[in-house]
Amino acid sequence: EAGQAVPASQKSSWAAFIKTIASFSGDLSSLTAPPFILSPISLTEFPAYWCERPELFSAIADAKDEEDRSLRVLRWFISTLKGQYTSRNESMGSEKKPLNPVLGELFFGYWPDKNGRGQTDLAVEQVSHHPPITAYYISNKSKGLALQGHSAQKTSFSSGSIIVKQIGHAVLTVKLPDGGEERFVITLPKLRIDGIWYGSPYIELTDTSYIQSSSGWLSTIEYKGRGYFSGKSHQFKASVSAPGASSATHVFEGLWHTTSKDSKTNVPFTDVTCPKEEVTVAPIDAQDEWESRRLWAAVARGIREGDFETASREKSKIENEQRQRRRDEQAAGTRWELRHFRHLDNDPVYEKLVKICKSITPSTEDTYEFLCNVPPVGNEK
Ligand code: CLR
Repeated sequence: EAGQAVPASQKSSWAAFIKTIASFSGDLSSLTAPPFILSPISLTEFPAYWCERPELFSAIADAKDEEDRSLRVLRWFISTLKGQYTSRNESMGSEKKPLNPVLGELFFGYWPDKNGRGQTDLAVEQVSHHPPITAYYISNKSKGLALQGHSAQKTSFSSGSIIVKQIGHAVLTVKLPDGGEERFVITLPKLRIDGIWYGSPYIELTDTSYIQSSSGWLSTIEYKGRGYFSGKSHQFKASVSAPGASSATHVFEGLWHTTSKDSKTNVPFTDVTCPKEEVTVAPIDAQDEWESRRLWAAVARGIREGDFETASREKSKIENEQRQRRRDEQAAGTRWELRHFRHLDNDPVYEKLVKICKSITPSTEDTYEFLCNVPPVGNEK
């Protein structure tokens, strides 16, 4: 039945929302949606999903050679997908509409050192509001690992589903014992948001994404939903091939939200059935004014407590303040300055590595370079 998960009082507003998205393509984040579908969490928090299994990230540093490093990068990458794409369903019952970050919004956090894995730090900045673009930097200094990326989305509507093309990419840099560096360009899968009609949206991944290493090793990851390779949701098949080779050295298959294994040997590859580790952030009153949880505190409280009047009043306050800022900047002939990232029109690492893998498009992309100027979070350092 249509709208079966929608509270009775919000059915007509959900129907209106669906109508708007059906005739619309571009920036979904700015559309007004009924209260039941609102999440109290801003998109600037999402880059934390990259590191909720910090020991898999740090294990990349222990690889014995290039082949092993590509396998470890792939294992870490696949193991992030459950958090990235199913965690709102687990914590809130369905996919929800995140808070739309303001320009300059920040999110800082870390995962503490444990069992010699080293501390992992996260820095996020909303580097554009229209269209929304989020830049992030995740590093484990003691292991010589750094992930720099940015994320934007292009949405469209097709036979009842929202199709989300992810724009942007990430580059993982691994310092090698001999003083050199290996780099990995990571592209992002396409999303289909199903269940809209019923008011209980969830994500399925589709198409293909790639991890191209500067060593030449390439991982090609294909995503399928129910009714393709098997009757199950969230299926993937990853092929890992040696430099220049056209056939795969390793093939892994399984479900990205539970387990997978080596297709030839049946040796387990990924297992994300055990709990993940959430990022540690400073207490709200110790945070910078621009840090996400502090900035959105009143709105988030309203959403959590079902007080949507307060939530929407507080949200308007933030939005009006933003509009005024933009007007003031225009009048003064100044521009908003990013604090922790610098925009570059070209990403030379991306451009070099996508020449090795012709399937990766586009052939050129911009990037946001981290300025390494974030103060330590909390007092555990
Ligand atoms: C952001 C980057 C993360 C992975 C990720 C997961 C969920 C995506 C999100 C990204 C972008 C915004 C998104 C969200 C799911 C729903 C939401 C597409 C890609 C849209 C804006 C909200 C749609 C509203 C419906 C739920 C009704 O690494």
